Amino acid sequence: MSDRTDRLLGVLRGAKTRIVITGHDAPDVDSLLSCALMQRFLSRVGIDARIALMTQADAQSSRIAQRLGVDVQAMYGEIKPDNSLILLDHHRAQHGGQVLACIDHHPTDFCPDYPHTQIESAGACTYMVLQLMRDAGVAITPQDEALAVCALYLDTVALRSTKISPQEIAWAKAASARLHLDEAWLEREGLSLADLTLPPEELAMTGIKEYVYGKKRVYSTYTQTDAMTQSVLERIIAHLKSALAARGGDLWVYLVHDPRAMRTTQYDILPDGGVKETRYDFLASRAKDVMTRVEKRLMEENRG
Ligand SMILES: [Mn+2]
Repeated sequence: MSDRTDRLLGVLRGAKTRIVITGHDAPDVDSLLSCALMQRFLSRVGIDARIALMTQADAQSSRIAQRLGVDVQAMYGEIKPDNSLILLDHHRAQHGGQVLACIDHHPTDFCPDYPHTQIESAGACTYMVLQLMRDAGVAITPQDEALAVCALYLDTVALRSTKISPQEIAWAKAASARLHLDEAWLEREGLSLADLTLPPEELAMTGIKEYVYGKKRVYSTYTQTDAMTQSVLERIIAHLKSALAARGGDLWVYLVHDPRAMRTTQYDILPDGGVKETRYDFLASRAKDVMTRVEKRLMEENRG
């Protein structure tokens, strides 16, 4: 076992209160599966932990997790102020509790200082947990590996995002073949092209995340499509302007990912109604390419 895994387990064994595993709000597939896999890992090393998610996963994420044998309904629960928390797939606690450890793949220049902090670039947080299991030498079942494969496809636009490494792509493809997973299904779910006939208010809110950078509060959503039109885009942006005002945020970062053209467009929506457009000539990762830059800029504004 590496020093790092040893330290993580040492920190958890020293917990004075109930250990609770949690993912970020509006849990996506990677958040659900990384929590499930972390709980399995800990149970195999004799550490008892419960999962608590305080907000509902969307229909697609729940459906995918259920298909992989993960009981999503059992994951909802309360986080109490005295719980010892393990944060998965995010690194700033959203509901109180005492953070003991965090395992995350959202890069930041402003790393939190928990007893155990592991923030790395990786295609999926679930894959980081699988590596911890390998490192600890615990038994790994085909179903555990399937969770990591699926999270990689779903969190990286079917292995296309810049945040996934060539090694992870190679592993995901090989493991999916070895485990006889339905690759066409993984591909389709990973691309998850939006249905543009849905109401713009609904399209506007996919993948919502809230970020707190010092005193600034930022919201972000995205749409995956190869068929965005000017009129749909205008209606989405109009909706986001009022959503930003209603929530009193400082910025709304809305992304349009076109996985077929391999391009992303970023719209920064400001409280004064201004919209700034940035184009990427590649499929940008929200965590790696977009939010790291937004965070840096806003942290500088905080200081200034
Ligand atoms: Mn993730």
